[in-house]
Amino acid sequence: MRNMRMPMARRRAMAVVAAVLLAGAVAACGNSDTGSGGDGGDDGKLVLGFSQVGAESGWRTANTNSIKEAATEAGIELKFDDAQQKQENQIKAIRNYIQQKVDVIAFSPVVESGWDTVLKEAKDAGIPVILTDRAVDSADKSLYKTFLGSDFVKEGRLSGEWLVENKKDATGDVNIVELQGTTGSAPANDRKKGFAEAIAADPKLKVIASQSGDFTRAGGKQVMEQFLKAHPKIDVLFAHNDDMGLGALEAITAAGKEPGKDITIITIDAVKDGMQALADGKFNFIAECSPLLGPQLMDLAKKVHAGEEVPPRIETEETTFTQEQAKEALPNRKY
Ligand code: GZL
Repeated sequence: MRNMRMPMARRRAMAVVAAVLLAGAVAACGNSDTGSGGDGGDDGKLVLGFSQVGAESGWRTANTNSIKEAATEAGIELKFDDAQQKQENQIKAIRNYIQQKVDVIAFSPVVESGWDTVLKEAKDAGIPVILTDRAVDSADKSLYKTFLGSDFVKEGRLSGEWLVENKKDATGDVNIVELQGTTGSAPANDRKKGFAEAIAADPKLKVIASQSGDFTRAGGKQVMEQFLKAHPKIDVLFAHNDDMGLGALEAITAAGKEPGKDITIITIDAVKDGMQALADGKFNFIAECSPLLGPQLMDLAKKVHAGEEVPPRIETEETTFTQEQAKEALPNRKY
């Protein structure tokens, strides 16, 4: 029987071809073009892409600091973008993170609506998304892994409940003006809702004007000036954050009225400048909203990257402050 064995040289050539083909197949499986998300930074670090609302308030500054410090502490490579309060900038940043194949994307949505398309792009790219601080109104809850932040309705409700208790003996109507946060944002929508539900308990309490000051001091001052010109009798200001309340202080003083006495002032956040105004008697009540989300965010990023289950919603611990409580708490405030 003729020797049917293949010549040695030919066998070697076939082995080389097989090895090359096998190596190519292995390389293709590891290619993240298959939508398997990121594969970590060059040094193996988890890469987190974060889109921040902007730098509109003391709360936002404290929130940004918390996120940056926590990323360093956690050994996470943070890619950070400031959207200057524009949704289109946040969408652009999220698309950049998808292109860069980061491991996890997190963001604080400046407004509640308009996120489904870009969140679907992240999902199709296999990159998990974490919402921090503010929520989105997407019906499809699979578009993000979890929400980490506050219960804004509760913050508004606590503010209203304090006012009901403190104005229960008032005679005649109590005229309230409201400085809303950024139009369309979850904190503005929910704080307004919670406050309105609470003050419905007392028909004397009437919101006579309500307008957005966009969470900034300048916005608060400008809108409060308009309120003061349009309404001779204002008894209460409810501001959705300290910064708008602090801006309003300038307008109230310029109008010859005493903040904290002629006009009762309720705000939300409890950043240092707001707590100082409360301790000084210019504000009357603050509902806290904690910006210190950094450490929890980093822990969640590691968990979702590892494919671990996380709760769909994680709420931060918060409290409220009166003038006396602010005096006691100020020395130990972290932000
Ligand atoms: C609330 C946050 C709000 C703060 C404002 O979690 O989104 O945005 O209350 C900030 O101070 O601008």
